[in-house]
Amino acid sequence: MSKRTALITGATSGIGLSTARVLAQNDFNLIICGRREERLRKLEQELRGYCEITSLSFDVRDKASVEATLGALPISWKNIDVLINNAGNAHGLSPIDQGDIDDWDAMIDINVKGLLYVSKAIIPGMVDRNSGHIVNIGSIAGKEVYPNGNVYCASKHAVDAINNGMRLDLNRYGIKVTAINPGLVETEFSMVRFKGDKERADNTYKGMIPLTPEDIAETILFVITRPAHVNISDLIIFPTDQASSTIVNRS
Ligand code: NDP
Ligand code: 8X3
Repeated sequence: MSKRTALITGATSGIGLSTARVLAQNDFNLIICGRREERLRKLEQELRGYCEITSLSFDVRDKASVEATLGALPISWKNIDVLINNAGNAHGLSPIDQGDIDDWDAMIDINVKGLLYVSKAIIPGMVDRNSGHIVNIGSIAGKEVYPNGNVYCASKHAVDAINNGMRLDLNRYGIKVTAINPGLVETEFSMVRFKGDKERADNTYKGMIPLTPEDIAETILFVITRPAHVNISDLIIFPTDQASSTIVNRS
């Protein structure tokens, strides 16, 4: 059987980067995306021995750029079997009365609107072919709201709703839709959230064992390699040390 093609947003770091590595070694060709071109080029070189790979650099917030870049994919890359909507981050962790409006814009624009722009560009091909799989990376923050998480939680609740809406609307085309909702995963996520404050970022995982990005990548591989009649629709994955957004067993 020929290899399937997966497009991964946010492949320059964390969960997306690990997913690219795992899929490359498990019979997928890859379109890797992100803003940091140098990292994309390096990853392309690293994985070229395992699969066909190409990279696209764009900001998911930029609607025109998303449309132009994905619209210009050569015919050989047009058939995207698996879309992994992973690009996203938290920006800030503040009570709602002290939140920064630019942080709110970033989270809504990237986590929600960016996911929609990319999906809008890819879904028509899946509909035409009556097949495909969309994996949306949500979060436990899309299932619960925690103190100071306000707008990030809102953005991930939106991803949860969009995931469910996609599954309903694309059902008639045989397109699978899955949400993967992790708890604490150690990536660049907390460095971004705390704007480079390493101490605050490190404290997020202090005294507990977080998930690794590989844990999520392996889960994504499992989900997208089930038989054609099986769709895993919605998963929450916690580290063993975590029971909810606010209950974490720290030594
Ligand atoms: P990282 O910060 O390590 O990776 C984020 C990725 O998103 C990077 O590759 C980054 O690429 C990309 N990205 C961010 N903003 C944009 C943008 N405007 N345009 C294009 N790409 C962008 O974090 P994670 O790997 O942890 O996060 C991946 C996903 O997992 C996110 O959706 C996050 O919300 C979710 N998640 C993370 C958890 C965690 O604890 N880490 C838990 C639950 C969910 P670049 O900067 O090169 O553009
Ligand atoms: C990332 C996990 O708990 O920081 O989505 O929101 S959390």
